[in-house]
Amino acid sequence: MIRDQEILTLLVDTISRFAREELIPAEEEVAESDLIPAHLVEQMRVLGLFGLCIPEEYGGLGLTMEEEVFVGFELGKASPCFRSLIGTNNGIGSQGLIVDGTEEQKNHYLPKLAAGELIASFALTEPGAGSDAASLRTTAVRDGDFYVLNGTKRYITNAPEAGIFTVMARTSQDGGSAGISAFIVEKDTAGLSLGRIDKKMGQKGAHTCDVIFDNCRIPAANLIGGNEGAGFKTAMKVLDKGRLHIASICVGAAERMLDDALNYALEREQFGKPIAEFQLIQAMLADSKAEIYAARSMILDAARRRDNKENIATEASCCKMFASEMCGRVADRAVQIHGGAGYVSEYAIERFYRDVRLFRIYEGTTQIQQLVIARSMIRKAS
Ligand code: COS
Repeated sequence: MIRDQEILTLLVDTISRFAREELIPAEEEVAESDLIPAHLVEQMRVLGLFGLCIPEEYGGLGLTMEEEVFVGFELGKASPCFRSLIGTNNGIGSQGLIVDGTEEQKNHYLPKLAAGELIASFALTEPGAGSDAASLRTTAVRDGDFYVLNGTKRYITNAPEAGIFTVMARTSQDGGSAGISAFIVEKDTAGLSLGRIDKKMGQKGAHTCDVIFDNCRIPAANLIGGNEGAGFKTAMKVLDKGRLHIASICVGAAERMLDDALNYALEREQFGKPIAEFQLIQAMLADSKAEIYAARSMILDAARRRDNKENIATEASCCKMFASEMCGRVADRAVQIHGGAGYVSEYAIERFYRDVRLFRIYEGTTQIQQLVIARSMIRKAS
C-alpha cells in the first residue's frame, strides 16, 4: 500500500541519491577499514533511515511494506553493510517490540530506535541452534521481579553496536517452541558480554559477534508482551517481514551488479568490438534482467498482500528464496562478464560477489524457505 505517491517518490529519490553520491563512493574505504565513517552514520540518522519502519507515533516514518520494499530496491544498490547498520532497527531488532510489545515497552524503546540513538539486535541463533530455531538452549529463569538469563547467542548482527537485544530464551523446558519467550536486554546489564568480532567472507563494515549471558538479571517487565511462551511466534512473525525486506535488498544488489556488468561490457573490447555485441554476453545480461524483474514483481505482490493483512509467511519465503538465489546467479554472471577483471578487487563486483553470498544464508537459509513453502502446501492439501 502506498499512502502518498508523491511523498514516497521524494523519499525514494532522496535515498537513491544518497546511495549514489555518498554511500557508493565510500564503499572501498569501508571495506578497507571495516568501519562506516561517523559522518555517514549521522547522515543516515538525519535522513530517518533508522526509523523507516517504526510507526509514526514513536517517531519513525511508519513505512508500509510496499513502501519499504521500494526503499530496499534503492538501498540495495550500495554495499550491503550500509543496509545492515539500519536493518536491525527497522526489522528484526525492533519488530518484536512493534508486533508483540506492550505500550510501555514501545514507548520506552521505539523513539530512541527511530532516531538512531539506540541500535537494536536480534538474538535468536546459538552455537547449537541455527535452522532449528526451536531447539535453542539459552534459559531465562524467573526470580521474583527478574529473569536470570544464561546461554550464548551466535553471529548476532550489529551486536558490537547494539544498545538493546531482542533475545529469545527458554522459560520452560517442555513444549519445544512453546517454551520460548522473547525479552529486551540492555547492553550494560551485568552478566552480558560480547565475543570478539567475527572475521567474515564479506560485508566488511557490518559486524557480528557472540552475545554471552552469564547469570544476567533483567527486569521481568522486559518480557516482550508480558507473556511467557510467545517468543517463538514473535520471532517467526519478525522473520516473515525480514525475509521480504532482504528480498528487496537482493533486487537492489542484483540491479547494481547488472549495471556494472553492462557498463563493463560496453567499454571492454575484444575481437575488435565491445563484448556487449557478442550474443553469449547478451544472454547473460538478458537472463539477469528477466530474473530481477521476476523477483521485483513477486516482492511487490507479497508486500501489497501483507499490507492487506493477509498471512504471507509462504510468499515471504518464496520471495527470500527466489530473490537471494537470483542475486547469487546475477553475481556469478557479472563476474563472468568482467572476466579476469571480475576476480580482482579493483572492480566492485569482486566485493559484491562475496557480500551477496550471505543473502542465501541469513534470516533463514534457502533450504529453510523450501521447507516452509512445501510444508504450507502439504498442510493446505491435507
Ligand atoms: N508466523 C506465526 N507463527 C508461526 C510462523 C509464522 N510465520 N511460523 C511458525 N509459527 C508457529 C506455528 O504455527 C506453531 O504454532 P503452534 O505450535 O501453535 O501450532 C509454532 O510457531 C511452531 O512452528 P513449527 O512447528 O513450524 O516450528 P518448527 O520447529 O518446525 O520450525 C522453522 C519452523 C524451521 C520454519 C523455523 O525454525 C525457522 O524459521 N528456522 C530458521 C530460523 C532462521 O531464520 N534463523 C535466522 C536467524 S535470524 S538472522
